Amino acid sequence: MSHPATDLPHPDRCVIMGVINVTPDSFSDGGRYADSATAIQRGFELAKGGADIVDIGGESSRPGADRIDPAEEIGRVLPVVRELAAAGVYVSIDTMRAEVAAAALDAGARMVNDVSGGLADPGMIPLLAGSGVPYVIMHWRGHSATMQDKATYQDVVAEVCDELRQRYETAAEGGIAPESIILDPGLGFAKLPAHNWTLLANLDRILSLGRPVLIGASRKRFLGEITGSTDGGPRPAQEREDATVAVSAIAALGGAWGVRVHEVAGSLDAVKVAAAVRAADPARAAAAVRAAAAVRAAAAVRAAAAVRAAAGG
Ligand code: PMM
Repeated sequence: MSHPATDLPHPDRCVIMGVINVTPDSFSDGGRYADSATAIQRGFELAKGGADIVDIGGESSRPGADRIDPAEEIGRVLPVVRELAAAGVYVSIDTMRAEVAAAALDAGARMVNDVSGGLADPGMIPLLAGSGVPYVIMHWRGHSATMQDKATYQDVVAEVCDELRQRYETAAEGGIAPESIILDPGLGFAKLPAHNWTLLANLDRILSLGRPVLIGASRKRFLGEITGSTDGGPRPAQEREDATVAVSAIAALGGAWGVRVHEVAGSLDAVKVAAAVRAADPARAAAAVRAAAAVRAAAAVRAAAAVRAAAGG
């Protein structure tokens, strides 16, 4: 099967995906962008600040959250997707529902970020099959209400890699072009803090699955726990920005394709610093040149095959 070329941002540094939760109850920006006008304004701010992608979600995925109606999810995200996409912002839709993804793609979204990696809705993979739309497959073990009961692992890195590989193969067998797929270990989703740290420490093993890797650590509780507050409890979500920037630097230095963050400025500086360090490493620079040449060669082969197929040969 031939696929349209994948429309994936590839700046010469780690990609910044800026987050907007158009929800009243997300842990990270709890209700700040619940109405469309404020969310749209925030989207422009993120893009102007340097976000390569703006990720828009209408359903909270915080631990313990209940699900909402698909119609309500669509009503929350659609005006925001439409307005930002029309203005040329690269929009990703954060949803595990095919119905919501379809509406958002119609309204101009260019990427689907599915925290369930295709597990929550059997319609998602058929929707995207053959489309060339970039698809983020996150590691997931169940809905928010119960996910923390599933945070049990013998070897978290091996199990997350294995489960991601299975999701990736299912998506590819379902007709999604492998080059459209981005993998994400799903920090905080069915993970205890130690699991998140172990996954970050073993980014190279996730990268060895052979696809771009997205890391979403921004403002998550494990960052609040490691930094702590003066009263001895975890630091509140709004005060986890410095720790988030530190993870962005570490992820980018380790070769992550992208980081998903609520604030752009600090993480953008962090990934630029990481890119400079990576570029100054001659072995890594040579590997990057080889990888870029391989990508160009693969694209040329695919283009030639598409021309042959169109010519009926
Ligand atoms: N985390 C959240 C929501 N969507 N998507 C991806 N790909 N990776 C993540 O880690 C991720 C996500 C939860 O955080 P939020 O409530 O701040 O958006």
